[in-house]
Amino acid sequence: MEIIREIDIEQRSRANDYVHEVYELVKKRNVGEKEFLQAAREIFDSLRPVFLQHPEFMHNGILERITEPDRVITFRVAWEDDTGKVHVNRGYRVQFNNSLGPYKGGIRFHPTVNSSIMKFLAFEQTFKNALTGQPIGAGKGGSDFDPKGKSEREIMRFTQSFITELSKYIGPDIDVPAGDIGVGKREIGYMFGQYNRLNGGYEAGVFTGKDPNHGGSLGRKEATGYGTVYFVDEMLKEKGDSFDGKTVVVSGSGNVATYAIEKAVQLGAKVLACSDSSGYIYDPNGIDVNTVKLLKEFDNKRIQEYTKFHKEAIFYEGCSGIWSVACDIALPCATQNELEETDALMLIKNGVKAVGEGANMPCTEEAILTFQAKGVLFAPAKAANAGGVAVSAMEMSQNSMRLSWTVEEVDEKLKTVMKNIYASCNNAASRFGSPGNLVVGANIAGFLKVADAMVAHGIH
Ligand code: NDP
Ligand code: 2IT
Repeated sequence: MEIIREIDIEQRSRANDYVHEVYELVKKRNVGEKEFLQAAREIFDSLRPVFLQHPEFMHNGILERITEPDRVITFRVAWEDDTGKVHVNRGYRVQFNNSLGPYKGGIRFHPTVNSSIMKFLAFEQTFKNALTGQPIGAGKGGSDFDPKGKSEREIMRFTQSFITELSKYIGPDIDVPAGDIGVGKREIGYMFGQYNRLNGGYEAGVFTGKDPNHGGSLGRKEATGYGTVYFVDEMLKEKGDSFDGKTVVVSGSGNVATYAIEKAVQLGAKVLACSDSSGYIYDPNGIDVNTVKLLKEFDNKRIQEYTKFHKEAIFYEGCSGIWSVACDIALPCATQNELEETDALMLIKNGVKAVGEGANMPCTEEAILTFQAKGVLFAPAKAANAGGVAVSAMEMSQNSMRLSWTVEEVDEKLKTVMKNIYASCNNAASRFGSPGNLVVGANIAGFLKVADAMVAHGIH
């Protein structure tokens, strides 16, 4: 008994030392990359018990390898505005890990894009894509280009210039980009057109998130938001609860937020508030998703204009105030680190029961710990928002087979994927000593899948 305990203590400290040493290395190698280090820290914290049960991962240097991207491509994007003036932006593609399939992940156009944000997103994508159970690796790309205030032709010229360079590095079996903040089916259409022009063919599977009339999958547009709600619903079901009759607050009013609102309402909830970067709308009668679509999906309006159509709705300036709206369920669906500890404390004070991350890393580390300490059900992004990339992988399948599934078929498959992700996160959390902790469960379940493949494929 004594000997076993000594071995146990020795192994535990070896696993802890390993995690600590690799984190120090990652910190040294990625100085100043705040978001990337934040994402890495969370994974490292979760993985300690894994190395106890799997010393072979230490032997194979998996943690050192999984935190270093396969490659980071940066490039100049020069483009001409409508007056003939030349502008230069920076383009990125981080090809993080292709152990499970072609690199896969979105493209973001937003002025805040930098190397740290690209790397954190591609790193998170590694675990997320593994959780879907589909054959996809992980990447992310984008540019610090700001689409706000640009004409449609300027956006087209910028996007064509972006893809002219990126096309050298992507392909249906190499790297398959999709949308993210500031990139929807219109931009994907321009990217697809330019890629095909450069390559002299029609390679349907090189992008996902295409218009369903031109090679896209039905249900892709809805997938991330719907998937987030399906995941939170699984989490609620475990406690004998549901969305029915609940109040919900959703931040953002873009692609993910819109379809999270739509599904939450379909499941019987009342969504009280949503936002954009200028402020938030509170509607005591419940947010009308068709108005949000009209303003945001079909037009490029500010969310403030919602009040023109709904007289009882109130607009508040500043988007972070949205977390002061009392609700049962909070779904942050805008951007990283948009929900901080003070917001978490406010939500808890107002009785929040569950939080589901539709955006990538929207809650700070402190906010997550605060929710967990107070017993709030917490669905982490890499599990909860995996529905988008899951339907992207379905789009790749449909493109390969040259056929289209119905929206009902896609939605059924999406539900199954989200149920399976919930089960594997829940199981991993229990198996590795943190029952109910879906952050730990998602990190471990995703990691195990990628790490196994990395061991099997040899050291590189
Ligand atoms: P959209 O561009 O469609 O919408 C983004 C929304 O968030 C807008 O309402 C935007 O407001 C707001 N927003 C963006 N940046 C900021 C900021 N810095 N501060 C405050 N508000 C901001 O993007 P998506 O809906 O596609 O993406 C939202 C989140 O979901 C991102 O974190 C993305 O990575 C993640 N995600 C997206 C997936 C997808 O399939 N699209 C899949 C999985 C995750 P405004 O219009 O004023 O800028
Ligand atoms: O963050 C994400 O998962 C996405 N932006 C979707 C990626 C994809 O390839 O569909």
